[in-house]
Amino acid sequence: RVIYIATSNMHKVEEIRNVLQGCRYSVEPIDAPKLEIQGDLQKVALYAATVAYSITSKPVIVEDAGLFIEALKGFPGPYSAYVYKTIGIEGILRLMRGVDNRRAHFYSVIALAHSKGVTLFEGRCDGRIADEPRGTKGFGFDPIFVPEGSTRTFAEMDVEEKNRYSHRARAARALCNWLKENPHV
Ligand code: ITT
Ligand code: NA
Repeated sequence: RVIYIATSNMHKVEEIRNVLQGCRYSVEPIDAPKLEIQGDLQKVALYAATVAYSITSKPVIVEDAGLFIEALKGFPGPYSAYVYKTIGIEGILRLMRGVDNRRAHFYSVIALAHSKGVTLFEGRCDGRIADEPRGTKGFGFDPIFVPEGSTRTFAEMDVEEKNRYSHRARAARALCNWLKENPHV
């Protein structure tokens, strides 16, 4: 079986594909981009999935994710993609200079649009902001995020290892379980 995904981010495809192969679904990117509105992760994913389904008429997912830094009151949160493109990793490390509380979490919302509506799956990964970037794998803020239970950043991990911790893999595993129980959507 196939699940379509609307995204501009091939790393997301790879990470979600790696989880869904465990429940024997393949993940295929579609040409239609993820159409973005402003709002919290749930609202963004729900809207984008609804638009994507109007194009595919087949089960399609959209994922919206963000990094929430405790000492920055949850910044960049829903603005993560924009903040990454503008101030980037260096900008975040500058804001965190001299800050002792390095606690942060990633959050992922996967919206699955199907014939009976839209279903949301969520995942969270707690961790810390590193003092300096490490690693070259992955994308976005991976070089400065160390998940709880590891000393390595996400950018020092291959996909399998990142998926043992990540927000996205947790949301994707919830999607997997749902698909097993709802195979005919
Ligand atoms: P889409 O086309 O799917 O929207 P995107 O990369 O723009 O791809 P988001 O809109 O969900 O994705 O933006 C989330 C941003 O948060 C992303 O650009 C990264 O900077 C950051 N982010 C989210 N998940 C991450 C992860 O697993 N590792 C590192 N950074 C992550
Ligand atoms: Na985006």
